[in-house]
Amino acid sequence: MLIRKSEGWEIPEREVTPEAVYWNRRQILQSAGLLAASSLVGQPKPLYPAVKNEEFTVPAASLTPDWAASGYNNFYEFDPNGKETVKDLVDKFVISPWQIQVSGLVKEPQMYDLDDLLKKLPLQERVYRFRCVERWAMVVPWTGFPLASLIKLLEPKASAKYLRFVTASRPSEMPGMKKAPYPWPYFEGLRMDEAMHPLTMVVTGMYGKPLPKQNGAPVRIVTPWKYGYKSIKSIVNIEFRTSEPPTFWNKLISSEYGFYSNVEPKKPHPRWSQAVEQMIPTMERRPTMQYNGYEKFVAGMYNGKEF
Ligand SMILES: Nc1nc2c(c(=O)[nH]1)N[C@H]1C(S)=C(S)[C@@H](COP(=O)(O)O)O[C@H]1N2
Ligand SMILES: [Mo]
Repeated sequence: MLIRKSEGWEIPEREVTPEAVYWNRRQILQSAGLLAASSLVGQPKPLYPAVKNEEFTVPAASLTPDWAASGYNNFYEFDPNGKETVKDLVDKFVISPWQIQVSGLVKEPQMYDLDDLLKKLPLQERVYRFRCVERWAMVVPWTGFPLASLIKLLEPKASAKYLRFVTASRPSEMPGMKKAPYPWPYFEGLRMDEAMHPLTMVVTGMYGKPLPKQNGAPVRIVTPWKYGYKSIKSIVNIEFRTSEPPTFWNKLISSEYGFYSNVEPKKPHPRWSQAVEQMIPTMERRPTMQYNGYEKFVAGMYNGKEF
């Protein structure tokens, strides 16, 4: 079996668990991987749980519990005023079938069925840290694939320099949309090199299961070195374009939420410090990490001013 050398993507949280526990778990996972490969030949492969990417794992004890990550959410389309309430407001939201409009500067702009795309893009599981601009943070095993794989499949034109993403807009299914006069639908964007960065994931699941609706089912983005609001949920449109796209939070309060929104402990939010984060559900305080711990991998994309 090929044992991949760690590239350093792993969250250095082996410190919080005794080394022996950590290495035992790795051995168990590796032998489980061997079993999975040798059996089930010729069976249709279920999507979940997906293969664990060994470059992005942590000891189970340092993961945020599933109930906390799926019970404490920011999803303003359902509730602009609450986090624990979101999960109870998603029942009416229809997530299957799901189509994504690909538009702008690509070989063939067209509507794609998510299920068809998933047949071409194998899923994997990766554990990432996640940091909301409001300071709460978590460690989550996401299932999905690199956005770069989708971008390559779509064949953007050389003139495409940015991507714009748009969330579904269905006020009859999303009760929060009527509660606040926000510039719906939610929209976000990435520069092409950020979108192509191997850390940027298209996510369809977490904790080895399909994504709960409150976490952005059936498909969202996760950019772990940026504040959480860049990780747009329930995407229905991806546009390839030449100019920097406007973003929802920047449009609402441009002095507080820039386009890049990279995690930077030394740059306070105008209304609070960003030096410390609090892990849900315990609210244990930890120092915020530069680029949320992904500095080594992403700092080279920036000149130090993009925050
Ligand atoms: N469409 C949409 N996407 C969104 C949001 C939102 O309100 N609407 N909230 C963002 C914010 S502020 C955060 S912190 C994360 C929260 O993701 P989670 O609920 O899965 O933890 O989703 C982001 N994506
Ligand atoms: Mo957030």
